[in-house]
Amino acid sequence: MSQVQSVYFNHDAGVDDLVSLFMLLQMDNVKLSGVSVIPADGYLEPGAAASRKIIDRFGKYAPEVARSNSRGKNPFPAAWRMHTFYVDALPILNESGTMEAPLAELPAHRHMIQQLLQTEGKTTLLFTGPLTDLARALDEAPEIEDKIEKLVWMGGGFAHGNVDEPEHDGSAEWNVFWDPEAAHRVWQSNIVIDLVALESTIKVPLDLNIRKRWSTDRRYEGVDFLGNCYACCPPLVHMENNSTYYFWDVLTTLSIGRPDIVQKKVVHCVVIPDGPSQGRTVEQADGRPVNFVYDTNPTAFFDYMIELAKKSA
Ligand code: AGV
Ligand code: CA
Repeated sequence: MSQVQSVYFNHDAGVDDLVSLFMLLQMDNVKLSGVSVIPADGYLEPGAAASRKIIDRFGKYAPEVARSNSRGKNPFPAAWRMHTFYVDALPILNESGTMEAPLAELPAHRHMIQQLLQTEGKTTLLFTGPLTDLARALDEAPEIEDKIEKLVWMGGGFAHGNVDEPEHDGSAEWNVFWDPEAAHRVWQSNIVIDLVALESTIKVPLDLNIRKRWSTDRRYEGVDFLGNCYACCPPLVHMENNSTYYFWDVLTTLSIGRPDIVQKKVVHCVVIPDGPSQGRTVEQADGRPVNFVYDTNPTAFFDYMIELAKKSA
């Protein structure tokens, strides 16, 4: 049995962010020391509410939920951000009509500083949205670096990006693009970074096979919840387009519970902070080292996802 690790989770209220929270609450080898929500690829109030309801419904303990007051440089499309309202409204999360999980007073970056300093030993940071709150926390309290085991981040990509916006060349991944300066700031730190980039997430698209598996096992409340959450995202059928959904954040999250489902190698890289390639991650000999997660085993990933969802019953 692996040891229990303290994890602080900062997410941006997309479907796969909220499903990631559900997954973390089922892992025996993870203890969440806090959760925070940043309104990047989602909205703040329904994001915090959905997080608290997921904790109430599926958690055996109740980490505090903090709200971020950070703002990005390049906003996400509203059509994607609307997903937060959908998950928050799912009947399974609203049966009790109450929210018990505590809401933190502090804004996300200060809440994270407080939890890092208060938690015994080192904490793993899991970020499945932009790095704005971490960049601000490092500026305000550089001493937290010693309390961070590592940062596991869904961000970046060396072969290609996923931004399709005017005035951009398409080379960046969205979590970097939302706030390129924040990623650039974190790159200047000495924190160990596991970078779950598009090279691995592209191996785990939302497709009709996984939908079928969820439907087959929908008698498990947690598996039915997965199917319902992803019902607002179009599946990959013939070819990728700008709306195609991957299990970006869930892969990142499950790599904490089961490191064997991904493959990593050290690469040296930089983040481009501005201009038409802003948010692009580029391999460069004198760049900082990151553990680049470049591959995954999709079968092991999907099996583990369903195994965790079944545990919640
Ligand atoms: O770039 C991937 C990040 C992940 O953290 N997000 C979605 C995941 O939560 C942005 C994103 C890229 N393409 C998207 C995204 C799409 N088609 N729909 C919604 N969000
Ligand atoms: Ca996200």
